Amino acid sequence: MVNFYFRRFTNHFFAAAISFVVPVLFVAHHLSFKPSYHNSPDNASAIASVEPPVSACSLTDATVSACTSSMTLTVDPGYTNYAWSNGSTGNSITVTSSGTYWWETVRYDEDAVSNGNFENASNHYRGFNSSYTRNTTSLVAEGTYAVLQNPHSEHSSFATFNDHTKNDGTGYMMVVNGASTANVTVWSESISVQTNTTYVFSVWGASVTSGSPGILNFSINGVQLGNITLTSTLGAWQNFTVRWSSGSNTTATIGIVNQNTAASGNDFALDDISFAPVCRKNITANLYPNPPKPVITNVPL
Ligand SMILES: [Ca+2]
Ligand SMILES: [Ca+2]
Repeated sequence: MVNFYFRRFTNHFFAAAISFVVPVLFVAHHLSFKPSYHNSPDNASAIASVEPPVSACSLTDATVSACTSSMTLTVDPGYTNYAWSNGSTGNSITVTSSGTYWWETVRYDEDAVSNGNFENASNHYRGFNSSYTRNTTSLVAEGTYAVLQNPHSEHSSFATFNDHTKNDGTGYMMVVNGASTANVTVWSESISVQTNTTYVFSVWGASVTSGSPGILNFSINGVQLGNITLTSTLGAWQNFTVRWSSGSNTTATIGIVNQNTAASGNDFALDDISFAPVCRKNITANLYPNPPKPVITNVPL
């Protein structure tokens, strides 16, 4: 009888040991996850520099199991731009119950906008369309634009400030004297997109005059994404970010219009327009806080 219980104990012990060790080894092997995001679009170059380009959403889902009451999940190595399902932007999260958790990253290294930062060395006007009138010598007239390093350089009433990309006086931005008619396309670009993929559209804007700030409106394929009303603070770059899912679309035509039609004031700059796919990694965590314990019964010999 003692032998029977000893064997039963031994079997339970090894079963418990295996169910603990195997998942721990599995976790050790697979749980090297290091994903508002940890960093902003400003860090796109940092991402590109630490990992080779891969196709969108190449992350593989994972399942981790362990005999434990809490588990730490970490973002895959090499990612610097990420957010967790609970809103955390930390490198790891600690979970105390079984479930599916995820982190996601915006692949700014796969930004689909051509010349969205206006830094194309051979042609700062490359890639986008505008229904405004390009004027490379003067922005005094309403409804005109130019790509400049300093808004003041083409209009004596426009402020002097740096672009958003470089912020050192050498970068370029699109400078616009707002049109006095509604719904004129300031900036537009048609982009090839992958189906059933989520993208993040992001743009930065700033007032170049303090009067009657611009009201920027964004759309994709004619569907409204929202607005931002710029502040009157000169050169104060403001960000607009929105998610968009492609569904069956293979093209996204992004449009930016200014809903303010005031002639006086209503002048602004745009920079760092990006449209990047989102990649998500689901992690199914199985926590077994109460592994089976051997049952030892006091049986008289
Ligand atoms: Ca720029
Ligand atoms: Ca104006």
